[in-house]
Amino acid sequence: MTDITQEELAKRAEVERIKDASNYLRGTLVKSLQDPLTGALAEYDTQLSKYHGIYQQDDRDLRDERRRQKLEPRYQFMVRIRVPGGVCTPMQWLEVDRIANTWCNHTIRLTSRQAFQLHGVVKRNLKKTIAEINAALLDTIAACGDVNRNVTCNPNPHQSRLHAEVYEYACRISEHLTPQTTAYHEIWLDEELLSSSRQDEEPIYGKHYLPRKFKIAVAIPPSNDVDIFANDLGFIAIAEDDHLLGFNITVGGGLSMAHGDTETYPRLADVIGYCPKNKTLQVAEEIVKIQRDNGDRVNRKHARFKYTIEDRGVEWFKFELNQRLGWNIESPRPFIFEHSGDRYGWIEGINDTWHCTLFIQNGRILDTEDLPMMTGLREIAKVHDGDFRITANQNLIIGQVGSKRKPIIDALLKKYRLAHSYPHTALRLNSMACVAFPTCGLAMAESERYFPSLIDKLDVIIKQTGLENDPILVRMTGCPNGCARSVLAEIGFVGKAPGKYNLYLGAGFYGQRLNKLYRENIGEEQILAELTPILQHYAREREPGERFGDFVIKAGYVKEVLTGKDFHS
Ligand code: SRM
Ligand code: SF4
Repeated sequence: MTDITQEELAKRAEVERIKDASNYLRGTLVKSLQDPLTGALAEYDTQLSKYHGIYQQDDRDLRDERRRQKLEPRYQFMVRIRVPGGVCTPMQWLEVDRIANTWCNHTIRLTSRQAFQLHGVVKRNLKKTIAEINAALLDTIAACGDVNRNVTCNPNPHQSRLHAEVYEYACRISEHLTPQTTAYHEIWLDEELLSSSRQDEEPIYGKHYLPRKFKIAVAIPPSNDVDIFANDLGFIAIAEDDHLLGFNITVGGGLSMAHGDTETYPRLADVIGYCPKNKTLQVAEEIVKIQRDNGDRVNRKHARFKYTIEDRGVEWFKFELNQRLGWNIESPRPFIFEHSGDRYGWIEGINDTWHCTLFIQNGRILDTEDLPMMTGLREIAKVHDGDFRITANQNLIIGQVGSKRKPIIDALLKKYRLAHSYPHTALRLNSMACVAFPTCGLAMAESERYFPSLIDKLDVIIKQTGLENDPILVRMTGCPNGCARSVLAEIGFVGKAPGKYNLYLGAGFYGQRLNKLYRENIGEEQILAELTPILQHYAREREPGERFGDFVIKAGYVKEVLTGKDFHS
């Protein structure tokens, strides 16, 4: 890590200069929060608030009307709560629920990276919200920004012993890479941590943090529900007799692209080697530092680690890593992934415990007349003494339920109709949509609010063709940033404009292959017209066990995507 000159800094992206001048992520956030004349933060601070887990948004449903009325946009904030590995206690659940119903829009959003998101916080309530989250022993630091984000880890309740050991590593990686600045505690928790004689230090990141966001996942084969190959850095658990030995290391995954811009593309991570478990933190730290020192800080569209790897090559990277480690990573160990979805319903664990996975459509927890889900989960949290586990597919596991308490939880699941949430088609159970409108400032088309109704229509075809029990990964995002990992779906929809989507086909069922553009800029009618014959064809002619994504390639609907650079070709 070297200091740079003002001349060099001037050539870098604007966000780099903001970081440089921010005094370790403080900026003028305190002043911005106190300004009563606007519901917004100063523009400069909107970049810095992300590192504190806070995004400034405005209600896009109201944008035009407010503009007509010459009012400022309806500013509000999204708060992302970091939950390493997705595991939280019933007390924490109750607190998140209370905060959501006190300061936010009465919903909780489970994210595709096992975190909580709360929407609709107004500026004057932001500080209280963050303070209450911290009082519940949760935090929002580094949930966003150019740092390592929430570390994901598959919940695997049926592999409880191994999971406990692997989960511990996910938490340790997360802690090791958490920014050290005391700005978060000063700004949000009024803690005077830094004596005037001491300077903040970021031993891993330095004052410019990383060139771009950085994501880490930990997977336990045979489940790839964290979609490990979509991550900048991944650790695949290698175990013997249910005990962890170490991890295969994956580098250079990332899914975002811009429509029609072939310089940007999704890329799946490469498996580069193996490290014993006691070296995990050292490996994670050195890999982050390689990206810190080599990532593109001029062009943010080219700043993710995937481009560093793609441009310089995996061999360069391995050499650089071994040099920095002072020892050589080993060859990768054999592993097999079989699926990337969740398994619903009750599963027996070890030590007389049970775990129940609930399908939460697109991760949105709220009460509706038909399904009082938020109330039901609150009532469960009041009597539950195990844990809650958010899955990377936006679903929820009620974990570690003792066999004596199982009938009580079961009765509550039935009372609040939560148990009814899993007799769906396998298509719906394997669906995922990003947030998009009305909160996401980058959305080009609806996603979460529209997708369930599209699935209703696809379900008709699925039932007609007898495919209701065949899992097919289907995902929608409102733009090509890919937050619900739509380019890893066997049927993927990526928003282009209101009501219009690009249709992608042919990703691998266990996250091992990207999909390919099949039709561009189509609306619902054409989506159904295009997919009906393909699903009929699949139902009629597939081989036993053949996955939809593999079939559409074999049948010639799309070409197989072998590398990220092939994605647009
Ligand atoms: Fe994401 C930005 C939501 C997972 C790639 N993502 C956003 C923002 C914050 C929009 C913004 O920058 O203003 C979205 C907030 C919407 C809202 O109103 O809540 C947003 N991303 C989400 C979540 C909530 C989607 C969901 O429906 O669950 C996920 C939160 C994860 C978490 O808890 O940390 C989420 N985002 C992802 C994933 C999937 C993953 O990581 O497994 C991806 C693709 C993988 C990747 O990173 O390559 C993803 N989000 C992006 C990008 C593109 C990054 C890039 O490389 O260019 C952006 C835009 C950006 O960073 O400039 C983005
Ligand atoms: Fe927003 Fe696009 Fe991410 Fe969807 S994919 S949440 S529209 S940034």
